[in-house]
Amino acid sequence: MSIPDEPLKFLARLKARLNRGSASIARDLRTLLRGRKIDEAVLEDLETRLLSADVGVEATGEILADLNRRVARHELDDVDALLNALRDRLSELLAPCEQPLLIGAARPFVVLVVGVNGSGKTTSIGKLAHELRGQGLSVMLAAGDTFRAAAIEQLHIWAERSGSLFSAQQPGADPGAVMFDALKSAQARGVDVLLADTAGRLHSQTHLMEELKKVKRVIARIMPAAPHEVLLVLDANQGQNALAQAQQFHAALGVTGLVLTKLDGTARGGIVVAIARALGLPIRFIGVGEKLEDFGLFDARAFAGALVDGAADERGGAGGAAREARAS
Ligand SMILES: Nc1nc2c(ncn2[C@@H]2O[C@H](COP(=O)(O)OP(=O)(O)OP(=O)(O)O)[C@@H](O)[C@H]2O)c(=O)[nH]1
Ligand SMILES: [Mg+2]
Repeated sequence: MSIPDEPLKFLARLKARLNRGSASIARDLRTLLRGRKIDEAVLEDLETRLLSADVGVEATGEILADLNRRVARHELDDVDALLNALRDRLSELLAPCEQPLLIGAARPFVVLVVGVNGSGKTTSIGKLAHELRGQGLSVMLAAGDTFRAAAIEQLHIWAERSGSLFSAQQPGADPGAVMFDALKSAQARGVDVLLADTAGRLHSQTHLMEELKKVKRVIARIMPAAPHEVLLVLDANQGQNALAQAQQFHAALGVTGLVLTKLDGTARGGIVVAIARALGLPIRFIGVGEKLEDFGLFDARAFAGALVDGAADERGGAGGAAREARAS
């Protein structure tokens, strides 16, 4: 991701994988609109398409209101003009969320990683550790998920692979105590970034959300400005439920950044627009697969383009996904 030609490759993977679960908005629209002029009926079809892509009622309503005005003024007379306007509107909605994670001056810079079970927290920590190590920063991973022995081992493997320090206790240990020790140790060793893993939990499990708040308090007691980032990892496949998770984790913990994973699966990428519209939180990274290189920065314009066009070329021909499958 930091290597100069990496963003382009990452963008190609995003395009190839984003709409795997369904055809791209553009391909659907071109098929639907062949030979039709842009009128109210066409806009109604577009509305249905956006809703089924998980863009959500509010964002879809805003987009349609804008497009309707422009159609009435005869600014959008053909499919290409309509698709261009759609891409622009989506890009504007996403733009406020394009805010990369900047490692500030605090040492260690503490990142607390939270989310529901299986959303991709530990994997994202591993990928992020790798990226930060590549920037020459020293990193420590803290095994705050003491729920399962396997979770500690999984993080340990990522620490070794990325050349990060590792701080853990026995399975069943108190996550607050793990964080206390890890942070003290990171301070003593002058570590640049401390990435803290936590056990997955449902936003509705009150006692587990209280446990996370306590972990956050323990960190702040040692270092008042920490955690410097509360990173919520969301599985995009969860659709509108991911939005509900984000709202509740944010209310409980004050989330400062998001990671959206599994955009390569059957996820309908429109959920990213719904989340952006509802929360406006920085989207720090997106995940489009399980490998290290499948993790990258969020680029609003590129994402809007990938969402509308997918891997299809401008004429809706053979997609890049097929090309990529043949190439690998
Ligand atoms: N396809 C795909 N798989 C992913 C992505 N990110 C993570 N995964 C996979 O999702 C599964 C769960 O990832 P973990 O990182 O273990 O998730 P977690 O949130 O730590 O899970 P718990 O600790 O059990 O709550 C693993 O098989 C990962 O390889 C992604 O962007 N795309
Ligand atoms: Mg985990």
